[in-house]
Amino acid sequence: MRSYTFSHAITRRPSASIIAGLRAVDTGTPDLALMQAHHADYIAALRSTGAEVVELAALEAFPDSVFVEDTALCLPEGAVVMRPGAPSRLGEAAEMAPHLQALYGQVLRIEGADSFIEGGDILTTETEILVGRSARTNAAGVAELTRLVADWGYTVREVFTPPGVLHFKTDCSLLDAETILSTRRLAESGCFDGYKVIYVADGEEACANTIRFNDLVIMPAGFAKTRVTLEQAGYTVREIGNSECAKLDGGMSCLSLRFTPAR
Ligand code: CIR
Repeated sequence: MRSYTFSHAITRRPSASIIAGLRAVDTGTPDLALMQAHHADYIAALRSTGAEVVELAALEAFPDSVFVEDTALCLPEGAVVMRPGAPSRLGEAAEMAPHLQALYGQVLRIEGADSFIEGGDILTTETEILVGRSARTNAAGVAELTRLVADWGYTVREVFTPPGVLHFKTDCSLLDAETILSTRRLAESGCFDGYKVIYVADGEEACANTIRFNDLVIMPAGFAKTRVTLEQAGYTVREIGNSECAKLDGGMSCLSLRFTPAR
């Protein structure tokens, strides 16, 4: 199952500049030491599934660079380097490109001057790639990605991230080939018709950004009702502290690029 079985992940250590990271609402300054501890737990969880996890050095010039997911889309056939819509994050994509080049035969790039797209808006399922337009991802970015991945046989479906929500995957996650974890506000748009949807518990919307990584569902700590729902549905759940990344609107998917490169 190429959409949730992975041999590799790339992560980047949080930098001291994380205190200047972007956020929609200021709920306090992230504590670097605590974030580093959570980050180490996250990497250990990925590694516990047998995956090879690359840990890149912190980039002080880019406060949000711990959120590597936004810099690329990784598919078995190749990687596509994104063009983040947040001006302070544009340079992060170029920093990631050589690391993808080292692992992949083919690395493509979103290049259009008017094209903007961030990995957090992309949900790859077993059968299609959903891309949510958002404040960070525009129609030109979606169109350019659609053209690039068509050569590898992928279909892109443009959907919409709810207003006020940072990324499409802030509100949903893939659990398996048929199943999506979602908030009600997102699923009610009809974007998951044809999939089985498990809803996060009311009041626990902040745990919709979870990842299926090999045999684990890795979710932010502290969302007991949704955890029980996932366990009752048969998933093996691992909780990771996310209090500091949450202050910057980040969650479990944002912290890694997950892939199996076909060499
Ligand atoms: C940002 O606003 O870009 C960062 N503070 C958070 C990015 C989270 N990334 C993600 O959801 N993929």
